[in-house]
Amino acid sequence: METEVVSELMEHLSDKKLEAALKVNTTVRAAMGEFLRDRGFIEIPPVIFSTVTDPLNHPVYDPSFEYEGTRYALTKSMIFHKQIIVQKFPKIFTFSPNIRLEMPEKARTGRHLLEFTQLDLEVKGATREDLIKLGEELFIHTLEKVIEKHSQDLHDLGRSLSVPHAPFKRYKFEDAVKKYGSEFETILSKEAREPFWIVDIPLKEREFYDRESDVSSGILNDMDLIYPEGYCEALSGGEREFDLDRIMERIRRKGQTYEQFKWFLEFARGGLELSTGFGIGIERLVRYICGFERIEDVHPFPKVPGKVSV
Ligand code: ASN
Repeated sequence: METEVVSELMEHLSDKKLEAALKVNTTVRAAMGEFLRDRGFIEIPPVIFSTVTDPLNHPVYDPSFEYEGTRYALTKSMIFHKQIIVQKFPKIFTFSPNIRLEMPEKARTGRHLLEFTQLDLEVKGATREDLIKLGEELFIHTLEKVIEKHSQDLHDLGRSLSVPHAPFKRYKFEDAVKKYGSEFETILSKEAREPFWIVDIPLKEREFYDRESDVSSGILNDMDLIYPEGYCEALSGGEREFDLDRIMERIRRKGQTYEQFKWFLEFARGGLELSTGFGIGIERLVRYICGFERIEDVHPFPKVPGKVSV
């Protein structure tokens, strides 16, 4: 078993596809960092474990450990840390490693890894509209840099890519469900030639921390960016709930406990202001750019759901 896993890894590490993906990955990170630094963002170091992490809106195994009498979880996303630090530093980003121990059947999607990195950013006082614009500019800038630097690598991979045009098309979540059914994201992604947004996501589809619209009850001021050509979700984000009573009400309606989020609630009690942010998965972006079927091809040490990994 060990020998098999190791020889598979050795073969993977010598794969030309991986080499191209790692070169693209290097440019993607540099381009994104440069774009954000030029706009006054500061980079914060990632949080690997914490007393509080993202509850997510789908089931995963929950790794945690005790240290000196306190229980810590491995980071599923830095959502709460972003919301806390952005109160002091109004434009922040981080390349955040996340651990999400997904169920083995997620391996089928070709876009889930148990360990991945997202570029996670947050802006104080900004609205969803501001962040949609920022997301489009960031995406376009990154693709321009990759195409400029890696036209030969993309050609060798047989990948033809073009820079999309802003503003990207938008679909409201509920309109898309009515027209295409529950698999709307996959259907629309396969049909599309350019990335597009899904906006106005219903409350039950998302975690408690995103802000409910003041005009449409039960609808969140959220957005997802979806890749074309069937690559599905690229980015996910939204305006954050900052009102303590509304936060507590949302936790209660999710059937979650205040105990679980007591550290975050302590900060919220001190007063939070509106912020908006998003996270974009780096491995998924590199997979899309390279045109790979499977996400494990972009990572030197991929952790595929349900598989033994080195
Ligand atoms: N990073 C996402 C956001 O900013 C949250 C997540 O990864 N679950 O909304």
